[in-house]
Amino acid sequence: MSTQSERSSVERVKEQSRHLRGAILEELELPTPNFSKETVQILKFHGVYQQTDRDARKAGVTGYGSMVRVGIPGGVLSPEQYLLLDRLADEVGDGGLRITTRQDAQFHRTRKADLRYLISTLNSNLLTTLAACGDVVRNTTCCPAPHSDPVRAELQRRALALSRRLKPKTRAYYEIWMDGEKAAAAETEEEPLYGDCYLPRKFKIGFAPPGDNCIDVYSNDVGLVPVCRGETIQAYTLLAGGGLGMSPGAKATHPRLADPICTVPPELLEDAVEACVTIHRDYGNRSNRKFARLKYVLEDWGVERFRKELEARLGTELAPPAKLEWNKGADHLGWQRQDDTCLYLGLHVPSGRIRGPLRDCLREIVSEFQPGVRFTCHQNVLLTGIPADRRAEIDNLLRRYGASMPSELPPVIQEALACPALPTCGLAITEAERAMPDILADIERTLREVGLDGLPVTVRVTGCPNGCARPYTAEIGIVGQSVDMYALYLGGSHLSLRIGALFTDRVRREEIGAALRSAFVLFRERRNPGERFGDFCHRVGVAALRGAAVEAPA
Ligand code: SRM
Ligand code: SF4
Repeated sequence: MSTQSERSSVERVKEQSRHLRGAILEELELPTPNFSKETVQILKFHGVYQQTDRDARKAGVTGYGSMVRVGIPGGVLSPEQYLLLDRLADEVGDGGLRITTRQDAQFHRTRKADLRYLISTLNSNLLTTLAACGDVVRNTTCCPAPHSDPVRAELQRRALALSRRLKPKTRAYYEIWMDGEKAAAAETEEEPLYGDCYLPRKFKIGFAPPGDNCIDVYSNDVGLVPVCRGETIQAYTLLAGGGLGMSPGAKATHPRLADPICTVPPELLEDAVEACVTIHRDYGNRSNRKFARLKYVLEDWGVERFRKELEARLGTELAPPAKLEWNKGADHLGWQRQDDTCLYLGLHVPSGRIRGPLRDCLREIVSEFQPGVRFTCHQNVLLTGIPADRRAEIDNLLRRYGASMPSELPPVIQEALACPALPTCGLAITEAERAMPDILADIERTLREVGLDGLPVTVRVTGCPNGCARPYTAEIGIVGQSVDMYALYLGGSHLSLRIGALFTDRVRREEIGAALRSAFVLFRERRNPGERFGDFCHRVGVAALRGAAVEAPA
């Protein structure tokens, strides 16, 4: 553990915040459009990120606004909650909602003066922004497919229960956003799990059903996969130490997949996950935030020592991890059977941005048919519990609004992800979401030109190396490196089981298709029957792919 004198400045801010109060309440009363530097740090724990519009800043205007993230365990919303988010997007957002890669919803460009109304309204409808950001356990993800099998239903239940158990216990959130008054007991309040300094960094947990890796389970600090006999969960395989962030300028930082650690009996699941959180709390690096994630503890210790520490904290021995097998990584799109009477519909939402005609269409469907709504880790939406005999009415509505059924989209678009990047993200180096239509059109064109039209391939784009759209596990990862320059990673898998290798680190946006052409041609010539592009790139290696680029076949 680092000593107090070595601690980073953020550690001091957290410690002095009196359990996440800081000066938020006082600064909310000031007429200024922005918060102070320290308050901005504490606001993150309340799900609020102060941002400036970087387009406006270029034009000389500092347009302050906040991104507000609503934590949605397993992505599950009632129709009423969805319609509330939709309404608030007009009232206090930028007229749109954004589904995140962890099943949350984001409002963008919310004014300081509107924060209290937004957060208190969400709370009155059983939605919270508490711990959606900050050095705490973030939103717990879970495969959202609503199939009637009891395993998936149990995973959803577990995700919700864990999420509740691991929330900070401070009353600060309610005082600030609901009461607007200081509680007298603030100084004596306990934060039993987190302590006064919370975690060294964010902590992410995800549940994946056997065989289905739609949530990218290996990219979490803790991943959980049930071991089943028939439809009964016998235990959980616990994975730990995943994380995809790389910090520009800190060479030793890198993406890492979680390691299988042990098998945990169902009755110990929540205690085991909480024990992993406390290991991070006690041993995570509190002096250098770039190395503060649990993945660096795992790397330092190795699996054996981590498992022993976990066993010591639980006071029991744990069995070795079960072997995991995966056969699906894609999202749950299109019409699917939910149970004997109902269907669900997975709709593609480009980069998770619900706006324009798609937003109007979703509002009408949700108002009229009252389906359950679930957000996915692929930034898409599932509408659940639709009586089979009403399918045609929904198809008609979709057609009326010009919304595409996923099967009408090229595979490269169906599975693509992009992070928000410019203009809202303060860390963005390049465009991502806004450039996505052009990047995908370029890749599609190149595929067509080399005779691979319609090839399923996962493409994920981010505006910096932090990896918010999980580019490193994709078959093609495109990562903003320097002004208008991208790095390309190849050889990740469509099941998100591998990290791709760096193919090149200096490609202009307009040249991405051209840079991939030789790898596509080599794939066309040398792939094994049924082999996916990512698996092929992994098998032949980047040296061969680069060699092919030098020979540059037409
Ligand atoms: Fe992220 C920081 C957006 C998922 C790794 N992420 C940010 C911030 C808050 C920028 C900032 O710190 O100023 C971005 C806000 C941009 C904006 O305008 O909205 C941001 N991250 C997102 C979202 C919205 C991207 C999206 O396309 O949906 C995702 C919100 C998820 C959620 O609901 O909680 C999002 N971020 C991820 C993921 C993917 C995942 O968790 O499955 C990762 C990689 C996995 C991981 O955590 O390692 C990720 N975000 C980061 C990092 C690098 C962390 C690290 O360990 O180095 C940062 C930078 C940081 O924390 O300092 C970051
Ligand atoms: Fe911002 Fe980088 Fe995350 Fe994209 S990957 S949202 S640019 S921090």
